[in-house]
Amino acid sequence: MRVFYSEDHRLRDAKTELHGGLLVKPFEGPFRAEWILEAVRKAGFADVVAPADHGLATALKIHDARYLEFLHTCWERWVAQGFEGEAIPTAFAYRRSRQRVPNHIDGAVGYYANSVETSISKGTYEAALSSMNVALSGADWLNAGNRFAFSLCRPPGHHAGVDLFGGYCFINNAAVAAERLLEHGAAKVAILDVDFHHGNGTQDITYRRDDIFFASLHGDPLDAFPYFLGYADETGEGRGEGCNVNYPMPAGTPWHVWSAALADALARIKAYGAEAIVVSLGVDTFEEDPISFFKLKTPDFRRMGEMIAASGLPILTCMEGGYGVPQIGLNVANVLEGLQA
Ligand code: SP5
Ligand code: ZN
Repeated sequence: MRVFYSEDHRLRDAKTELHGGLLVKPFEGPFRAEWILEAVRKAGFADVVAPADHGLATALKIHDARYLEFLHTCWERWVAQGFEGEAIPTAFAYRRSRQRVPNHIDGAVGYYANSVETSISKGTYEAALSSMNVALSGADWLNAGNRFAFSLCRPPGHHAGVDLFGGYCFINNAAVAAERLLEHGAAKVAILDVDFHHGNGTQDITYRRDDIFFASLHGDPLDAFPYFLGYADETGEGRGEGCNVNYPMPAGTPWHVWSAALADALARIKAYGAEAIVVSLGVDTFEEDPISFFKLKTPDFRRMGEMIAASGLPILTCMEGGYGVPQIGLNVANVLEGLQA
């Protein structure tokens, strides 16, 4: 398994996250990728490669062009306004309001935000682009005929929608990578999202499409972020009807329950006829994760990898969430070992 990793992830190093009414040190920081890389290397995955620059052509098939331009210029516009903290919006495009992009940067940030714990900070766009390139390089490794790649993406991507950022995400790495597999000739691919949080951005992007099947296992949105999407009755729309499946689960969910949902998701992906799987891998399902409420244990992550590999399909694993404790590294390494077992 080749590992793709860019040191440019460090350019995303926000000072503030809005949490419980306070601006705290973000849960999503550079130390995460460092813990994961160290554990993955220690587990014997020595083939670690920097990504190629892929430009924006594939990203523009997933994201709105004005949104990408907003991400590109947000920080300089925010600073030019004289604001001293990181970019966090104060007003939003809400129910029955107009859906227009304001000229003022404070309004533009509100327009493009789906949640506001995530501040936009200096270097965020550059890091998000490097993370996308890590995912695209993994997709090209599969396109070259290899069965497995691990894209150590940071910042994560699955909460980023067509024209929305939030949940620590800016560019939807997994969706851009899936698009790359389709560009190379795959007719149908699946995105399997095992992060604790619903992949609302990925669902936003794929909901009306029949060439990407989306399955997500996550904390019930009635009780967990992102709250407003991820319910079981969201099955896709138009051409995409039947190509979306959500598995919301309650607090305390252990492996034996979680893995039954995974088995069902894999059966659905097989019935759909996917030619490859992009795994949105969050290890925030771990029992010690500070912001989540599932009860997976370290050995369970190896079983997770084994179950996914039993699909027989080529698998690109893109890093999403997983917080707080250094064991996130071992949990990721266990998934990769399970995949190759
Ligand atoms: C990629 C990813 O995992 N993003 C997650 C973003 C979650 N942001 C909001 C976190 C709010 C957590 N509140 C739970 C408090 C539990 N004590
Ligand atoms: Zn998550």
